[in-house]
Amino acid sequence: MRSQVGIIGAGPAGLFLAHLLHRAGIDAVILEHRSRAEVEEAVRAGVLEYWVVALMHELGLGERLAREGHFDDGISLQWDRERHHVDIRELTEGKRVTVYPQHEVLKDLIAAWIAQDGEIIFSVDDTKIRDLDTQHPAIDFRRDGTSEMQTLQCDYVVGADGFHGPARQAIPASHRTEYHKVYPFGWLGVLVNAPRSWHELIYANQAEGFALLSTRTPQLQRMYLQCRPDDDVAAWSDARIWEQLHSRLDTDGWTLTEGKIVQKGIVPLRSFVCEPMQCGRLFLAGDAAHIVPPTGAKGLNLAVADVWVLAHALDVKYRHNSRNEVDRYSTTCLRRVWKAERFSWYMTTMLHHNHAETPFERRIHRADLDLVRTSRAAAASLAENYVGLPFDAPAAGKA
Ligand code: RFL
Ligand code: PHB
Repeated sequence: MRSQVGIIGAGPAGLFLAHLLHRAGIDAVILEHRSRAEVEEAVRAGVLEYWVVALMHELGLGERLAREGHFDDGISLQWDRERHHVDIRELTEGKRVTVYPQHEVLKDLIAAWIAQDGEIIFSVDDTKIRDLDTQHPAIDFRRDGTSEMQTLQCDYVVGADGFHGPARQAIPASHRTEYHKVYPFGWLGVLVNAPRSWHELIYANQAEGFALLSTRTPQLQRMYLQCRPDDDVAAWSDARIWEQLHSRLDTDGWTLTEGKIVQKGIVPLRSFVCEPMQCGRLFLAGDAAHIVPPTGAKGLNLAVADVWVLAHALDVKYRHNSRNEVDRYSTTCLRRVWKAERFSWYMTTMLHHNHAETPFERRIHRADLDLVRTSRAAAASLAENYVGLPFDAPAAGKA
């Protein structure tokens, strides 16, 4: 098999890249370890930045999103049992927060890719990247249920294979630097059959810990509770979950609407960046290169930002035979990545209860929250980061 670009992973990074390359007339093949059903059912992110929504429309993929997405004017921040509306739309000249679940985005992207005869192979195993330092890199893989290895020959390999995928390890350890931060808490996420309790997302910081109220559909709500990173879902009975959700989210005169809990899961919170995001003819994109704690709702959006830069760079390479943009890929992406890392760290430390922090640090976070309530500049900064920072043109002459 041969294609100009070989993509490992059919998450947001891999699928958006395939569509962007197709639009530029560049062919790509996607290799995905999971089955189509597994990819389309995994419950993950919820919030899309304004430009990701615009991009889906540009790619002709926005029809269901326009019908089924939730377009909120802002978010609520809550502490000391008081709720404060951050009017993102007003603070960002009309940009809005869109809640449209990641797996619905993936369903739309996969259906459109297959409808246009795009090549995607699900359930592959034993993916191995080789010959990265040559003009002809290749990906070896095995199709589901077969013992025979196959090879995808390509000009460029893209590791869009998530945090646990093999692509990052294909960059020799001596060529990369990894930055890690592990937080002393995780999130227990639940899906609840219930109507929406509040018209926008609520991020709450209470003495018992953080809680987030989000949504999926008019009848299905997504809620998160701060828990221990090594917590066991079995320790969270439905009764305990409701008791904690009420205690962290209810205010005087307002109570959360309960319903049947239909799914529970725990994720640890971490920040991670791998520098550089490229080596020879391999490019890392999305979670393969960086992780943010979900408090800033940035992970999916950052994955799409990477491949937007990469698709443009490859377009310039194929169209004008200029390597400038391709060579700058990592530098260009990392500027946005570190700003998203900063914002996600800020939201996480401000909104969680951290036993390891001193009373001084807790008061600083409280001041940070109060600043958003009382200073338009602070609220505008939060709003701009949340809804999506503008794209930054690479500084001329800098590699
Ligand atoms: P993904 O989605 O992990 O996709 C990688 C794909 O690669 C496949 N793969 C392989 N394929 C072939 N061969 C191999 N050897 C392979 N190894 C792995 C995997 O099966 C998978 O299909 O990475 P990508 O594309 O970089 O996308 C990243 C996003 O999924 C992630 O950042 C977000 O989900 C993070 N996130 C959020 N991001 C937001 O922008 N807004 C949010 O509101 C938001 N909320 C969240 C989140 C992540 C969460 N969890 C579960 C960590 C909420 C949560 C709870
Ligand atoms: C979600 O709906 O899953 C969600 C929303 C906002 C976040 C994280 C997750 O910050």
